[in-house]
Amino acid sequence: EATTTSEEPVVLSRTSTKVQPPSAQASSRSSQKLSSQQPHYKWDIVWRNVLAFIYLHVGAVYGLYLFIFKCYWSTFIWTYFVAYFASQGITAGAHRLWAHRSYKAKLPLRIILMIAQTVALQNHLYEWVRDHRVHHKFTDTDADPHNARRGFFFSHMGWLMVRKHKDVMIKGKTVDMSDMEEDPVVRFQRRYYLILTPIFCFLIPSLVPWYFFGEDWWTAWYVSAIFRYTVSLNCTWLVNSAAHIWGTKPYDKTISPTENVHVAFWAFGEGWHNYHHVFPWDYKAAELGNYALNFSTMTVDFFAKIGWAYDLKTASVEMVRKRAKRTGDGTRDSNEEIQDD
Ligand code: ST9
Ligand code: ZN
Ligand code: ZN
Repeated sequence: EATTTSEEPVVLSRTSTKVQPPSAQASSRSSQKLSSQQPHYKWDIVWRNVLAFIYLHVGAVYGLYLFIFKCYWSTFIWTYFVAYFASQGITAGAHRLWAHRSYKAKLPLRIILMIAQTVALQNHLYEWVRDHRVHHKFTDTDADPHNARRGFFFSHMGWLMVRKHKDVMIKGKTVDMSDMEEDPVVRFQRRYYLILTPIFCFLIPSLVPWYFFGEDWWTAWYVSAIFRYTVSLNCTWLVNSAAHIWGTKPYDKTISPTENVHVAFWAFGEGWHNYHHVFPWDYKAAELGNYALNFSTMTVDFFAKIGWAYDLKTASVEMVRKRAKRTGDGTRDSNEEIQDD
């Protein structure tokens, strides 16, 4: 049963390239270049978002300077802690729990992860999960909100600065969201998102260093709020851009997602993206349970130990080996011994 689910997104992403003639499809697949034969796209720019991202990135450069040369050690450590907490709201929460249901979580854990996901400010859970499920179902097509065929910039952050392609809305309606509609934690966050976001993403992160450590407010704002938020956003976006362009494809060579160790490092374990697109229901989002390059697996394992996370789903070595042999690019074999342990 599990295998069938895992193959679905892959099959869909392949068939949905049918806008191209079969010959073009074959050649673009074999050269594995995504940006060839670009159709013409209308960029309906949302200037409010463009201005917000300019402010965030200019502010983040200044924040980086303060982070390295000026802020207190306590602010430095606090900022890292906030970034880490927020990242788990995205990886262990929005991604592995809610979007893919790769494990189940009791109410207290769902509340913690919802708060952490609010600190990350990447849209409320319902919207995040809807876009992400649509991304998996229609990978690399116009219905994919951050379609990697439209280039690095679009899949990284450009997609958040323009109106969505109509296919995202039309085909997106085919994705089942009933589980999200039923979750009271998700409903609460969606309802109060505009109040929760400024408090959890900006005010608490910057008020703590000011109030408790005596940091000046200006430094606290640019380091713990603006710099931390902007870096976290870029780390997340790398999964949609870099990990759909550069890296190996040990599990399925016909799709764009790749295994990218650099992204895995910066995105707390979410760079094993070729594996993830083939086995999206695996709570590790990777074949290896290696904590060093997958802190998010450590988080889920920790909560499983205390009983707050349960029904963790993972693919067997045999299942992975078979799939890699059938559709992979051959790069998995060299790691076979390590991965078999
Ligand atoms: C952000 C999100 O950064 C990042 C997500 C990354 C995901 C990565 C995943 C990889 C794995 C995890 C990695 C973790 C790594 C962690 C590391 C941490 C260190 N399906 O959107 P609207 C319909 S957000 C079905 O307004 P526009 C729907 O009816 C950053 N239907 O479209 C909707 O109405 P409603 C902060 C859909 O007008 C209606 O269309 N946020 C779908 O074209 C209108 O939707 C921002 O910067 C769908 N998928 O506007 C920008 N989508 O919602 C926030 C839409 O009422 N967004 N519909 O049901 C916006 O401003 C706008 O959405 C827009 C498009 C301008 C981008
Ligand atoms: Zn992807
Ligand atoms: Zn995913």
